[in-house]
Amino acid sequence: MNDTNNTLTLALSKGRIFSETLPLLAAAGISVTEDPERSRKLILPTSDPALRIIIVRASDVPTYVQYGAADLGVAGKDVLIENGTEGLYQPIDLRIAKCHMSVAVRTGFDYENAVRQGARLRVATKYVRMAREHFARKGVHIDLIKLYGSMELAPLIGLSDVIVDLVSTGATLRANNLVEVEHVMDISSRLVVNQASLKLKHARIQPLLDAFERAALLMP
Ligand code: PRT
Ligand code: MG
Repeated sequence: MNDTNNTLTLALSKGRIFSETLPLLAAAGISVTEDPERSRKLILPTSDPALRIIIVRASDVPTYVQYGAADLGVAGKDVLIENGTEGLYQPIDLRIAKCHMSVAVRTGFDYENAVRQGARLRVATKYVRMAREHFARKGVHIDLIKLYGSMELAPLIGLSDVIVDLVSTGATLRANNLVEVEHVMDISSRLVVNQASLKLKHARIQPLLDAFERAALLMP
């Protein structure tokens, strides 16, 4: 437990999750004056003296919440699927940071044909779990190549036949002459809560959950 008192710690990553969580906090009457893009602080106070924000890597959010170092966190469904959700209560789809997981190939690569022929596909991705499950469902044999970023480069340079990556506007795919050939699943961010915190700090957490839930319903 991060605290025996009533202070709550919320783990966020900077960038889209931070900026898209701000309106949800505002709906709960909470404002954040410090901007993590400018400040180097990793612990940010809020207008609520009993709520602080910690800034961590997007893929580290579940870990902080699992261990109770943070009581709550906001994480993409992609991150939750890849990291697992043991010890996490996942109460709300916040409907922010929306995108989808997709399979993409170099323009001109005949994906349908490769699949029909039963070819073994080389798949580059950061999302190995989702990629493995997707191709297993399709009955396609793959060689997985784990990358940590810039997946878009892999098919261009001959490292892989396909990539599995997140797409929001599609601009990155277009800029790199890639085309989406399959929509794997829709992705948005979830509020996750440490299960022990939920019990021990219920009176503090429940009003926040209610406010977030109401605000999330208003998201497009
Ligand atoms: O960047 P870093 O390595 O620190 O971590 P991260 O990439 O996990 O964090 P961040 O902040 O980039 O993403 C946090 C969460 O936002 C992800 O876990 C997703 O759930 C969600 N999200 C929403 C996205 C996107 N949209 C998105 N477009 N995450 C990543 N992207 C990337 C995508 O990987 C691709 O490289 O943006 C590029 C494509 O964008 P478009 O608009 O050109 O299609
Ligand atoms: Mg990123």
